[in-house]
Amino acid sequence: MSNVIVKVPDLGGSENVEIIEISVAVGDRVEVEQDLIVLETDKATMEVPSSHAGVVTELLVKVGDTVSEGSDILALTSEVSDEPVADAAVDAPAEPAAVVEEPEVAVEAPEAVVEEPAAVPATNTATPSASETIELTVPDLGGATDVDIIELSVEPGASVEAEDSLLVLETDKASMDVPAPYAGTLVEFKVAVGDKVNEGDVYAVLTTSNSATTPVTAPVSESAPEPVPMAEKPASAPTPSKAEPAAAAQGVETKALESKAVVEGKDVYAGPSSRRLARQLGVDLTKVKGSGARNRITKDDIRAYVKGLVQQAESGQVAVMSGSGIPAVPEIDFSQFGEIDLRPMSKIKKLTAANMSRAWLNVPHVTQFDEADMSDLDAFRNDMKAEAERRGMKLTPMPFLIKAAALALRVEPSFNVSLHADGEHIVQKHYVHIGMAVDTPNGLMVPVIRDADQKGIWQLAEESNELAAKARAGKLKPAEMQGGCFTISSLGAMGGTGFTPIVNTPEVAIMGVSKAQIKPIWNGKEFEPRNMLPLAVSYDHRAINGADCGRFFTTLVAMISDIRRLVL
Ligand code: CAO
Repeated sequence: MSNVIVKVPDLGGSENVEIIEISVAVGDRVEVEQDLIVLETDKATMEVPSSHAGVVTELLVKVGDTVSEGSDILALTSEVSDEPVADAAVDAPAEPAAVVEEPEVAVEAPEAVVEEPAAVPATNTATPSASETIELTVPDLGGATDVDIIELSVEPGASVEAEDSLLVLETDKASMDVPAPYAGTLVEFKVAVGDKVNEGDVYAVLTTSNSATTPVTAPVSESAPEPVPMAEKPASAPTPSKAEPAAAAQGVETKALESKAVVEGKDVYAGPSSRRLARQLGVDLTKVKGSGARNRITKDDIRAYVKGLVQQAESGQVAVMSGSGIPAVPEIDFSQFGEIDLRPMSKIKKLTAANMSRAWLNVPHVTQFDEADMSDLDAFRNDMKAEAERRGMKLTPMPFLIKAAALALRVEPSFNVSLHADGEHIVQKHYVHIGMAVDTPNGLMVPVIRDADQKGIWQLAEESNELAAKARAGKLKPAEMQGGCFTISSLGAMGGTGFTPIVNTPEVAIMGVSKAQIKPIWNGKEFEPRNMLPLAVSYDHRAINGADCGRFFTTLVAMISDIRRLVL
């Protein structure tokens, strides 16, 4: 074991380069070649890998610091047996346990991204004076071989300007674009995405335009053009002159992970390793929100994105499961607006959320509204209150509504159905079980009163009281929440003039009850104060037609308005 200070390697001449990301923390165990920090110049981002395996004991830099070759990055306790990064051996001391290491940036930087005309020297080394059709060959890739093509940047037939990117290549460590050496028309590609290429491979055919004059990079000599590093050459960069050819090319040998210009052109900003991870996981980077500097997408962002998708899928969110293409709600960092804290959702709330999303997305909802005159019901209920107390129960409108709904389902059986999963059948039920939504500290629960059509008001009052109490105490058994045919959701005690409840699938209809109010109702001779109960029935329009609902609702309202009908 020895202590090692990992230092910034040769940055190809760049100095005071900003650290935009620190990929490890104190206590982390890092492997050889594992990324430690990400640097960014105004043209390129670079990931600096570790020269040793070991445990990080101290970070000597922070995000926003600027560093140059030789700056300390971090201290780690290294295992002697670890070798420094193979690629970096050039500048590394012979003894890997040395306190100071200077690995090269583990970047397989292309020496060139500009067409290097090995295959067609006559056309590529000389400036075309008139329109010519030339084969474009893969330039010097800095020693990298079998490099993946990850993108063809233009369509055959497209006009391109000199320096327009034609291809994007990617090695383990670097992505690089290959720009057109001349303006012209791209006749065809000789390669496809996924192909592997090497220096000198023909990848496209280009017909140069008459106006094509100077190739993207000025040649070092007449016969050997010197390419320019992609990462150091934004589209607007001046073309190096003959007198200064090496200046633009020098940095290539030691750096250039990724051109910001390339990434921005794809509307994402991510390093090669992030892009590689995204490809491995099949993640569309345009959908990932970057948390790094200037919204750079980190590997953690990709992992968080995938984790989010998996969690949504596991919680049954249909949008993800069915690939319905519903755009995700963008994630927002609410702490930017003020103080927040994160509280875990209860299991019931998560389940309700999944059930509601499923119902909302699957069921074509229609909601109809009506009012029932519950003046007589209320008068009767008040008359019975004393007896209810003697029976040890509370008599609210709820048991009357349950009874009325159960009988209306009997009268209008088109409401007492479910859609069969095969999409070919309707399941007609010959029993009537009514669900009752109960607001509990843990979330919404729906206990079910069985055979409600066959029970009297006292029994329904007793059962609804008991089930509501059990729900609030978290003591409902699964069987007590199953088998419902129709649900009643009452917000009557709380207020509101109406709401549109969501069908509690696999049921096909639900009734929302709002707060009764005394209203002036015309009785044919005069306005009379009546206690009017606002009701809403939402139904699944796949199973129920508006006319069915009209009949069902009229029956239901008639039963609530004249409770004598409940005993018929
Ligand atoms: N209009 C006016 N008053 C009403 C009313 C209405 N529609 N419904 C109930 N009330 C009155 C009751 O009569 C009672 O008053 P009294 O004691 O003076 O008689 C008072 O409001 C409280 O009733 P309650 O809420 O205790 O009892 P309930 O039987 O009406 O309701 C239950 C029981 C379990 C349905 C209810 O407590 C509940 O949890 N509701 C929430 C349902 C819910 O959250 N739905 C989800 C909506 S959308 O997701």
